[in-house]
Amino acid sequence: MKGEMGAIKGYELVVRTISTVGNYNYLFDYTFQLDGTLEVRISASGYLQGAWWDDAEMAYGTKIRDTYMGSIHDHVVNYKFDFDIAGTQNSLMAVTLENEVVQQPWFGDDWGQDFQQQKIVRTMIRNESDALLDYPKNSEGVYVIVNEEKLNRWGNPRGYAIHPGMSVIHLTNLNSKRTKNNVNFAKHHLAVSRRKDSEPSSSSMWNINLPGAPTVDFYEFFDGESLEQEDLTAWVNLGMHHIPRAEDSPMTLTNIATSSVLLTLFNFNDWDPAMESMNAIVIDVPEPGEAWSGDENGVEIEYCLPPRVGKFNYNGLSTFKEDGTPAKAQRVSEMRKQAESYHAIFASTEL
Ligand SMILES: [Cu+2]
Repeated sequence: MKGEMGAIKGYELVVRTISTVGNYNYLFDYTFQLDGTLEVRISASGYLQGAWWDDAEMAYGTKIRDTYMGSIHDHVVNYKFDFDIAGTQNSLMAVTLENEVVQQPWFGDDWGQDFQQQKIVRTMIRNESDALLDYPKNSEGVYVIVNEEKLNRWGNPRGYAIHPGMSVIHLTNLNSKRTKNNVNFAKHHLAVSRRKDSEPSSSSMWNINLPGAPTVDFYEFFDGESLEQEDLTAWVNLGMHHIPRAEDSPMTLTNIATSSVLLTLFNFNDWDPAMESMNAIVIDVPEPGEAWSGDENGVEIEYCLPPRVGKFNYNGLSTFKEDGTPAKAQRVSEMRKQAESYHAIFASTEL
């Protein structure tokens, strides 16, 4: 109405877990937004992958301390998304922007009648063998998992798009002997295959030792099967090309050591479902100089702030047995020996 403005207060639910892997700490975030968008993000912190500095190593890293080099490396983390869009029967659509030349006769001879304009091209990718994919250059397009038999009110197949967020990458080096077949999952931005119980993961813990004939060869998943109205799995890479800098010392910073993808509605609904939110507020525009007033529709905004954290205190390490019950406290050196015992046994077996 005249003199009114409206807004909907946005909320995000972030579920975070952190894993310590060797020298790194990885932060895994899953963010749920009001409009149905899911953001999946991974960030890296912890001690930078490093080595002894030598001037001859200039091309392979950056000197970040008197004797220390941050070594160049790639992080590529593969996520498996088991999409079920309005049912388990789904297809893969590539939406791209292209240019076409049309005739516009009202242009004079000095300009000519050819006129270039953009258009949307929607292509169904019907075969697994065509579904090892990279994101379009200049973001001129998007990949969408759709259900061709379930349409929204406007006749579009209901779908969810896989939108690149920050730092969506694949491996830099595609021809190394160390990465021959064992990290094929890391050689494209994303891939879509039929969902199978016999293909639970894109790699295995043994792959690193078997570059030529790995336990799991990701490319074997892509063997010409149909992607037309089938149960689909999308394999999506997050990560970063870690070009070390002095500011990665002492700790890698998560402001740029972060990577994300958004799974966002693409004609899944008939309009933005956030409009159904109860958080709407209508604001009356006052006469100049008068107070603003607003109607929150009787919905009090609730805040779920955690209680204030008390003063810092530290009671030492807590340790637990395998069944989760508290165990006798150990020194850090003992815990480390225990954690690494697996590797020690493995090494002695190889000998
Ligand atoms: Cu790194």
